[in-house]
Amino acid sequence: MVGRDRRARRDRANRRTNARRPTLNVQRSTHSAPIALSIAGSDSSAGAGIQADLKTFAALGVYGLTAVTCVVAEIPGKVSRIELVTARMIRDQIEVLLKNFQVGAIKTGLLCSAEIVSAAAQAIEDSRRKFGRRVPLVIDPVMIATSGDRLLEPAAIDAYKNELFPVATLITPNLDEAGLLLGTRIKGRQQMERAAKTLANGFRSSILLKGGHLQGVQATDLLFHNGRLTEFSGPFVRGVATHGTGCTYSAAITGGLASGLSLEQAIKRAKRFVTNSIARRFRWTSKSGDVLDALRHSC
Ligand code: PXL
Repeated sequence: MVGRDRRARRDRANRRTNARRPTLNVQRSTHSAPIALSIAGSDSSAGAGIQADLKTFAALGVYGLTAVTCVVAEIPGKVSRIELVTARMIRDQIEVLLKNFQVGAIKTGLLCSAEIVSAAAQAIEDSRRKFGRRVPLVIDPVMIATSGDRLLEPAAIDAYKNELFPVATLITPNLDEAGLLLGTRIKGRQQMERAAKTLANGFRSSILLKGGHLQGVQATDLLFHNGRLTEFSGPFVRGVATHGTGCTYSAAITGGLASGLSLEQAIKRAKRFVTNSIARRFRWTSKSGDVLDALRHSC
């Protein structure tokens, strides 16, 4: 009887103390989120690059980490200057993040030079070896900006082929990038199918070939994965400058993989995300009177 009274008193005291105490343990679980890492460049106008990736991750409930590869001074449609981060600094950013965070998926965006492509590939491979875990890797092989400005030095294409593609889960070229990788021009649906298969077999990775540049009524992309072609279509949104669409698409896929979606589910949701982000775009007039569009990164 005495023991029971004492226990009841102790329980009441504990409840009072716990009510005053910040509930750290409870908060840790409700405040966690899937984590994705973007290895990419900074776009000063924030529609593409790591800025687009972070906005996309946030909209999808994913915590985004970044390893910055270069800084681009630009507005949509005009790149003024690109400055590269050192390969050592890029490796260090990736290493410290993969060592300490439970990263669920990684994407690469603008890598600029052969040296940076190698640095990213090495850091990812080193961490796979050290921690024995193969984190899914999405590669957006950014080569040319929507404005037509060249963003990747030509020598870097071989580094992609020899070092980064071999560790990829998914590569997401648009028609121009696939054309540069294959040394050909891709103009129609049949050529798209052939190109997706050739790239997938050549680089032993799944390929998402983005057909938006064909500009039909639908923007249609082809996934070649596990020996099968799957089509992903959304309405082609006309009259909007689409700076950052590729970054946003690959970031949304990466966010999906980090959240545990299958590749097909992640692409399906990402396609919807990009279509909505274009359709709901922001629009301003620049000081010189030009139209300035930016994606509204939202579900
Ligand atoms: O949209 C391609 C792209 C990717 N990454 C960065 C960019 C651009 C286009 O300008 O600046 C940093």
